[in-house]
Amino acid sequence: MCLLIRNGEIVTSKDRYFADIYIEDETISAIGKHIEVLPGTKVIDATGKYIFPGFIDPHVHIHLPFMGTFAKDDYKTASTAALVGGTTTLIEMCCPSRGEDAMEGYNTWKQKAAGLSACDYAFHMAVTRFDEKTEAQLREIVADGTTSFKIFLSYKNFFGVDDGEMYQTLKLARELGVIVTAHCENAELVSRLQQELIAAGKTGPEWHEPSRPETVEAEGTTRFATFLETTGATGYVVHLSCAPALKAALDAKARGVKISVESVLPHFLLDKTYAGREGVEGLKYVMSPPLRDKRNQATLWEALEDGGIDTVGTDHCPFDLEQKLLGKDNFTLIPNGIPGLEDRVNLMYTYGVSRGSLSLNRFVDALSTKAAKLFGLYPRKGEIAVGSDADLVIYDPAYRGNISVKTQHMNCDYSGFEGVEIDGRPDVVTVRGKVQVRDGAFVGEYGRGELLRRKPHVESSTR
Ligand code: DUC
Ligand code: ZN
Ligand code: ZN
Ligand code: ZN
Repeated sequence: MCLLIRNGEIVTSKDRYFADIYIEDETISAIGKHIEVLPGTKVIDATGKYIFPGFIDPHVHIHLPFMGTFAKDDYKTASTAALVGGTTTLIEMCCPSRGEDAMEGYNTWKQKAAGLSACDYAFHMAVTRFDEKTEAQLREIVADGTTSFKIFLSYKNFFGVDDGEMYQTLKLARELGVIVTAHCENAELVSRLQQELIAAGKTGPEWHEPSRPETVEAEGTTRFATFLETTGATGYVVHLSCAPALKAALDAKARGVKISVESVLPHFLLDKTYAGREGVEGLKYVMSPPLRDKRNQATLWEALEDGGIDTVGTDHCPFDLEQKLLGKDNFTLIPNGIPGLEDRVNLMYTYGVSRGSLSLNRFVDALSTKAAKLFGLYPRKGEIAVGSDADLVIYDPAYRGNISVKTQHMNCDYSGFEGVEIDGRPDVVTVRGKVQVRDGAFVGEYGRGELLRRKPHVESSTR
């Protein structure tokens, strides 16, 4: 099958130009002006549209047993949402709990995706315990092509590792050339502050943020950086939410620590006042690290443009209102998470590129290319070049619409962005040369998505 995309404006992390793209089977085979149409070639006219490399969401939860319940998506709903929203590759956190066998967990997560995903996917393997058996299993998992780890400094007794285990994980990662992603919050401080607030009768969702203040995240980030510095391992801070944590990461980077920074969609657009809304409204906005004081948003946007923040993910984690209500009388029992997989590209485009000051190239870099480079997918993914996978987003910047639970594909009965305007959307999305979205609607095939096996590959941030 051959496909020709004509008359679009190609935008990559570095360039911007008009050219046609010729696709043979799964990859891009030519880029140029006025490519000849051979018989049997399907033609897509992209006049007035941007052509972006398929977007990559480096931080997604799909199968997630957490806080006594399960996140709501499966690979069918999640990959549909991803593609309609322009994301052609997602990296899911494979998160067996501390009590679970790592290899059994890894196989469970793989089975949930196999034969069902409409987009390509990979895993970050959570290390939630470190012992001899786990270490041997981690070596096998890396050999299987899952070449990034995840650690939690919070969620003590469930996902969390202690400092000794963090040290051992980083040493192994260094040896294997694996990048370690980390949720950076001080577990002990969170637990003490939660207990004190609840004992004082401060039980509503507006107390979630004060139970995990900015200092707690800054401490976690500083400690992670210190351990990276000591071991020489390469790290990636996930879902960074506030200025003090950013400073901790950038100070470390400035002294040569191999550390990169991700922030996630909710932190750019929402703030802690949302969790203070009445009734169930407030519960929707509980995630960790929590939504912050609004003053942090300017810092995040500025760091995104200048590269201090490397990537934008979502921490997509859908819980229905019924599940959120489990914590209506005690904020520590509210399942943490906000859905966003479908909305990341459109919202970052709208409030970054269209109405803000995010350059188009940095937008592509932060939402696609940089993640491909950090996680061993480049130049197969994250690039528009001859030989790269034909994962393309033909984006219509003239589209106008609003986000709503009524039209979303994510399996969640609310949207944290209900009613919010968007200035553009993907018109056509291809996954390895196959059209999976047309006219903004999913027309794809489930099972088309592949587990991406990655080489050990570590690239430190370029800042
Ligand atoms: N934070 C969330 O909000 N949800 C999932 C896990 C996490 O760290
Ligand atoms: Zn996390
Ligand atoms: Zn997460
Ligand atoms: Zn169309």
